[in-house]
Amino acid sequence: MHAWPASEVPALPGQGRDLRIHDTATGGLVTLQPGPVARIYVCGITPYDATHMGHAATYNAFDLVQRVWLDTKRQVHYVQNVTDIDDPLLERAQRDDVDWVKLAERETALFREDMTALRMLPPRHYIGAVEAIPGIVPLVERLRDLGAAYELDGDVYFSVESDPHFGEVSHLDAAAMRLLSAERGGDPDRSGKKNPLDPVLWLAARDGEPSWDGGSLGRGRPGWHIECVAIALDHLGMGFDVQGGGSDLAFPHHEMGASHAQVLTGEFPMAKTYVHAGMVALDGEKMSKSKGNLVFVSRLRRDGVDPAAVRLALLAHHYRSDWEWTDQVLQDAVARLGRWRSAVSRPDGPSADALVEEIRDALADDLNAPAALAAVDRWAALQQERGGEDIGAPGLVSRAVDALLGVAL
Ligand code: 5CA
Ligand code: ZN
Repeated sequence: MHAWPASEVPALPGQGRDLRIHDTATGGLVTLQPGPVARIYVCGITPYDATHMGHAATYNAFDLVQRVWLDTKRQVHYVQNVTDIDDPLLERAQRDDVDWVKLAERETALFREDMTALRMLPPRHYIGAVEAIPGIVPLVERLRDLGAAYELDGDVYFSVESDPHFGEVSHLDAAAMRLLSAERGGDPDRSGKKNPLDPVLWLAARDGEPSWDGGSLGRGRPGWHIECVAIALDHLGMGFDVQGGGSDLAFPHHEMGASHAQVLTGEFPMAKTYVHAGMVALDGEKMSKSKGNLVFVSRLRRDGVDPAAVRLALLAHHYRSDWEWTDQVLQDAVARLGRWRSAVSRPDGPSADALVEEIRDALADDLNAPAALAAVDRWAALQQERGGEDIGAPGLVSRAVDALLGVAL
């Protein structure tokens, strides 16, 4: 699949910082030390509905990770998937009486537009589940040959007990795992499984559902976790720097993916760091396509909201906190954008050298975007109150805000 166009990232004077970030697997802060090419996999959308503010907030967090790395003069090898075949997509297509392929294409196209408008850096490889099937089948066959997978009425399941490291991403107890598995696409109550938590690797063809050639597995379609493993291993290999997504992906998705990969390769871990963003809510409940309590990026754009204001609204919340989208959040962001634009529109201003360092320090400290915004606010207030003689300052602020926060002033 093609991704979306990249917005330019201006180079800044001085030296960027190494990123210290919260790792779910170790439960604490770690300083990432990628090589000259940092490798990151961010779980992509299931394209059955438009991009809402929750998705946008999660992609914003991982966009910041990359901007911090780029500021250290590293290259970034970024991979993202599109879950363009899975139960929720088929269910929505049936509900709305639309072709599932058309639905996925339409929503993926809209996602690309939203990401472009929000200045999110595009992945180098943007891969759909369907196009990954030829790579998924041999992995499932291999897991079966290793004795880590078993068949149940034609479906193939992964045995979580085959991975000695199972549980080391999310650190949940068995009861919590079982609950979340049922909530998030698993089938713990299906009888005949070795362990209720075992996730499906390959689902045998069902009447009326699309299916693909699965070699010795028979016709069918892939499970969700093996999709991301196949794509990540193919394009990044084991031991990549970060796997990212919202906190609802820690279990089962990232836990299962890690286990699949570790059993397949005999190496540990799949990702050096597991990073999770908090959940955005609306009216007190997690924004989710299945609940339908959504504010869409595309809807705001259609209503004439500046995407830079949407981005500032996301940045105003720490990526790890759960927060609530309200009209006030957007109004505050629109007001802030106005103040910043006015401050950089003058030919000169207070020196901004210290401000660039403050933004760097804030982001390097577990992506503290709210602190970065507060630093820019202080500079803008100074500009408003007293101005300054530094001819290069407004331009430097614009470049820093663009390069590090993805906001075009
Ligand atoms: N296709 C899979 C990942 S392989 C998937 O979870 N798709 S999704 O469309 O449901 O979600 C895409 C990303 O948005 C995931 O990282 C998910 O954790 C995140 N996300 C979904 N809802 C919210 C929310 N309310 N707040 C924050 N992030 C969210
Ligand atoms: Zn994924």
